[in-house]
Amino acid sequence: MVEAFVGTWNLKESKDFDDYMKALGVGLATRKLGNMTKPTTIISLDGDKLTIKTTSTLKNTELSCVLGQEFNETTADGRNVQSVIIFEDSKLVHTQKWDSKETTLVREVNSNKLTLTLTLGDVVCTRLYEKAE
Ligand code: DKA
Repeated sequence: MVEAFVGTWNLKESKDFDDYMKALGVGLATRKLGNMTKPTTIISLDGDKLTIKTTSTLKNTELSCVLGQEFNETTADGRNVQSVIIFEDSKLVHTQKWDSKETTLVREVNSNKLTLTLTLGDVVCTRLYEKAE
């Protein structure tokens, strides 16, 4: 159920995020900040509208969409991408396309933990979020 994703999630652990940012083409200064920040992600659902807000000392982002419908998004690193989010196998699968490139952001919830897996080519980054009390 998509409802399992609703809540406030705080980053606790991150693996290979620097490699992922490098693969995106993010510059050194922004990568340093990106590696240091611990974002909070707030996921909400209003009817069929899903909203994902991410706040951090580096950048705040917000997207709203209907599952399965394409939308335009500006990412934290400034890419203008065409996105779609689907709910598949109990996961929220977010695909971003730009400049003939593609990345996926897959979110999976297990109890009070949310795992975000970021994939771009052969680079895979995992970020573990925990639900706020
Ligand atoms: C997250 O929500 C990471 C989402 C990836 C953002 C793209 C890279 C941003 C670089 C500052 O935990």
